Amino acid sequence: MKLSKKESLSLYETMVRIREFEESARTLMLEGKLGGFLHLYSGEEAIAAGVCSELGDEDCICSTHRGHGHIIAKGGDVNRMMAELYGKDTGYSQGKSGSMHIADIGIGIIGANGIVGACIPIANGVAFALRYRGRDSVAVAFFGDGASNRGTFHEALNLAATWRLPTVFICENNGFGMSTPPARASSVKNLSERAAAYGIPGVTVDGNDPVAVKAATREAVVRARAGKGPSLVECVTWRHHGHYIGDPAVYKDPEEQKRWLAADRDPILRFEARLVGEKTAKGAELEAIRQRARDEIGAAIAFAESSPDPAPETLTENVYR
Ligand SMILES: Cc1ncc(C[n+]2csc(CCOP(=O)(O)OP(=O)(O)O)c2C)c(N)n1
Repeated sequence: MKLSKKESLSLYETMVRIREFEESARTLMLEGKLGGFLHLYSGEEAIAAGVCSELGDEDCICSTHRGHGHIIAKGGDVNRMMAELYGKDTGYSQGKSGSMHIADIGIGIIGANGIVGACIPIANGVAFALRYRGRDSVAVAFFGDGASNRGTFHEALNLAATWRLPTVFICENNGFGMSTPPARASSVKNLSERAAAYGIPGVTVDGNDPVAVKAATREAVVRARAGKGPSLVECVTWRHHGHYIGDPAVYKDPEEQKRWLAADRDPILRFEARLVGEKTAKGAELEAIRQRARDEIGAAIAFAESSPDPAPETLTENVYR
């Protein structure tokens, strides 16, 4: 896939913004400034960047407990997301949901979801609604390798295939479902092989290469828009940190961890080298993008810290009780 300079830099910028958000959130949580649980997306940025670069405003995404990257890549507001992590009134859910329930329906972010595998059939519902309304938009379900062992995955693929729904299933195989590697939880070599059971295309790509992810997504999206039904794209990646902040990840092989974080494998460092090597961009241009991301996330933190707490009398508003 041949990309313009603008497209390449846009992929890079999305990845850098996600990494900056995640690493800042990690620091803030370790400093005791954030509550709740945080499942970081560091290391997986190429997937959200590649997939969402193929989506328009009308297309929808359904996300997971590890959703910050998806939300940033789909155009979510980092100020409101950071404020939500701080539990502030200006957050996406007035500080009542925290990290795992961020939604922005107006721009197709149907919602993050703390229930593993739950977003997969929800994406089918969205896809059905889009088609019912006569749109040629698609619904994307992001989910992990662990989620692909749940019944919701299999039922959703079967239904989407049978009804030819415009759903794009993006499996983020980051090496672990909590502490369990996929090889200990499933008998197929590539999780994409499961697509064959439902008569739909399935492909496995390098999930640390935003261009490979973008190309595979384009194929799936074109097919879905044309009414030809769903596809399964497995993106192989590696989560840099533990399952959540606080998990020491003792189950990771330190050598393997080192290999995945190296400059030839980390999605951002590798793409940087490629952009410079192919003379698409100069190092200084990339540094300017990184600085912009640092400024943006710094401003989001300042916004969150200077925002008011929700008023005590609103405690039971907009929540199930
Ligand atoms: C239905 C359900 N079962 C168990 C959990 C607890 N849980 C939270 S995340 C997780 C692992 C998910 O692994 P995977 O789908 O591979 O996503 P990843 O965390 O690797 O991104 C589990 C078991 C849950 N939240 N929901």
